[in-house]
Amino acid sequence: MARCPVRSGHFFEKRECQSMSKATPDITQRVEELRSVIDDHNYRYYVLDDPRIPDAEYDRLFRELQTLEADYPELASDTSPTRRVGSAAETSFEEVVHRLPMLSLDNAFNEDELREFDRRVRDRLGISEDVEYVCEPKLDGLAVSLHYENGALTTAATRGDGYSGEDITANIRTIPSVPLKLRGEDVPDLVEIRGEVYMPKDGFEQLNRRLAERGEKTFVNPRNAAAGSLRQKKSTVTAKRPLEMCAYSVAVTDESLLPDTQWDGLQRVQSWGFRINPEMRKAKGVEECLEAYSELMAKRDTLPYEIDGIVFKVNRLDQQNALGFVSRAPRWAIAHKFPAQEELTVIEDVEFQVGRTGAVTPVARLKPVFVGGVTVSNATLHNMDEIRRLDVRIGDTVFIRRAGDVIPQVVKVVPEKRPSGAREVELPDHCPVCDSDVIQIEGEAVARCSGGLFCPAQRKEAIRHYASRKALDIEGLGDKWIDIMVDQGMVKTVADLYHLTTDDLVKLERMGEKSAANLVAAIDKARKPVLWRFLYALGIREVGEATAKGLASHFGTLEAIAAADEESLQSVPDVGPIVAGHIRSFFEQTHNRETLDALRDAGVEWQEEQIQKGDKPLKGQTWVLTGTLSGMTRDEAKEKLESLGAKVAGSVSKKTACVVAGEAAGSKLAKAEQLEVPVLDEAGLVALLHEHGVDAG
Ligand code: JCF
Repeated sequence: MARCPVRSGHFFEKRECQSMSKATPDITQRVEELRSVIDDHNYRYYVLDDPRIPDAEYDRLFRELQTLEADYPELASDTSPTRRVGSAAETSFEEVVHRLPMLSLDNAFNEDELREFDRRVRDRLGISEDVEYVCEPKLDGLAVSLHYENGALTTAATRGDGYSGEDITANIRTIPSVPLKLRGEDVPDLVEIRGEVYMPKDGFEQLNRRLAERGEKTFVNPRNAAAGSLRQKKSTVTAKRPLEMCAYSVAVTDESLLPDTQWDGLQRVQSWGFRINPEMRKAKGVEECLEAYSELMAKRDTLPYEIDGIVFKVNRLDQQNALGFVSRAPRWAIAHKFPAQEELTVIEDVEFQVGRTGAVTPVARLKPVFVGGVTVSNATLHNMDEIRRLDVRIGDTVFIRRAGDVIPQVVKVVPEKRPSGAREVELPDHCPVCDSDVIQIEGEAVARCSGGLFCPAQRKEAIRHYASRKALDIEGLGDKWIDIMVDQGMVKTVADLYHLTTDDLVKLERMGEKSAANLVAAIDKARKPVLWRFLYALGIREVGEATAKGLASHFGTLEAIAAADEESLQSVPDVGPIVAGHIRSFFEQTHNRETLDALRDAGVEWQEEQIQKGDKPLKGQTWVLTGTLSGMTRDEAKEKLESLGAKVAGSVSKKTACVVAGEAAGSKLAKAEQLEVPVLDEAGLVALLHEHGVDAG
């Protein structure tokens, strides 16, 4: 048996001598106490987003309760927090007739339609002043209805056709943010809560990764994943799916038991133990609704879940009642939709591109389609495995998805729309750029051009990478010029850049004297890079910024890195056998050694780096930067913090050591305050950097 948690020590002793005996009042009391404490922690965690104990402590409490419940079966309770693991029995999804129909929402697709909605509301109410609305994100999930009797969850149903749905109680019970028992003293005997079950974006990504690893079918989007998870016959499967629920409405038999606005009603629902949307706000009049729309739209990509619009509801319930319903939608609510993040289009062709490392990547050429706010005409298909997984053919109609800044993805083929002439995609035998053989290594998804730096595509990419912002940051050396210079044979390797003269450059079409001089000056500025940047700029496979920094500070000179064997390379953090192998083979290739010699001859001097001995002051800490700094860019601040050993992450969690909040810091700062993570302002950051001898600009 695992070591007994200290807190429960004496219960274990009792159990050993009185095993399977009746629970004593002590034990009954402890079980009740544990349930209540765990419910409280769940509430803080899932509803308030404000956990108060470390996960390990929570786990100990939870295990103690599980052990006691196993030993004293007579204490079992359906509302115990341990009862969320689901059951392997198959559910049959019986029909449930909704006591009150589950309404849908009318949509407004633009500003005018929203203004008309507001005008209709005021006309019907016979008022000219501004109406107060509650605004909340419209979650992209599935509507559910939950019934509670005397505070305990009795049935949960899907929306179905609005009049009757399916009984999904067993599955709903596994969702941690759905209370099995309502909290508080003011719970009416009968309550119906409606809300949306959804899958947060990160949970969706993880689930799809897990499914793909097991060779199972992945889900197209978080909504389908949520739907698929709720439709599982075995609730043990649903229990493993990262679902959440957010409440948006409440009904009780006796309305006098509820506050008289939508807003206050939902606050009450929250106090009973439900998650309500933290972005919810009030708006007075349609102009403020439009503001709420723009603000939410700007935040859309940073929210941890997908939304497809914003819902506006008249706040006062007496006004809602006066407005009533038309057919199946309330007259007091409307959904103002955001641009869709998924659209259908046709794959007109599939071409292959060659990247810096020679990876031959299939790219779908699409019939242009407006999705996620931009017109998309290309989408990567990643590799041949992906093409097989999706079963994509040229001519197919596909779902294109573009959410946030993520590159557009082909997520699904519509098989019914496949034309008879649809062509299969074939990996070319020869590089489309240099005609060298394309090789596909067993067990690797990517195919590669074997031409190395003889391949102009790889040469161009190598130069592009060398000049990129995080590498040597050569301003003015854009893709267009690199293409021309390589195509005309002016530049074969990065070393050739340093020999370019203004006279050479002005010969290029549309290159003026001034741009030519600026470019020569920018290249000249890139003659004395710090070691890690230079190393990163070389474009060794899988040597990113962080690895380059690690190598530079461990070895101090390029010569030492070039001479290191695989074993000593692996003493650098994040360098495993594969990366070590890439580094070795880079330095073993003659043309790379020649390029390095040529760079040296061209006067490029990479700076030696201080070899880091002992621990850096911020080693092991994760920092987060947010808002605008006045004295440095965020990238500069990141670099400086990293030089002190910190990792810089994009989001705040309990594990964040410190948040640096610049001007106009937003949700990350709020999150830090909520989680009680220390916060530094810019002056504090500058002071800290000075203290550790880092130049703070
Ligand atoms: O988040 C949602 N998808 C959502 C759907 C939010 C709401 O407040 C809703 C809804 C569907 C119907 N309210 C109604 C009345």
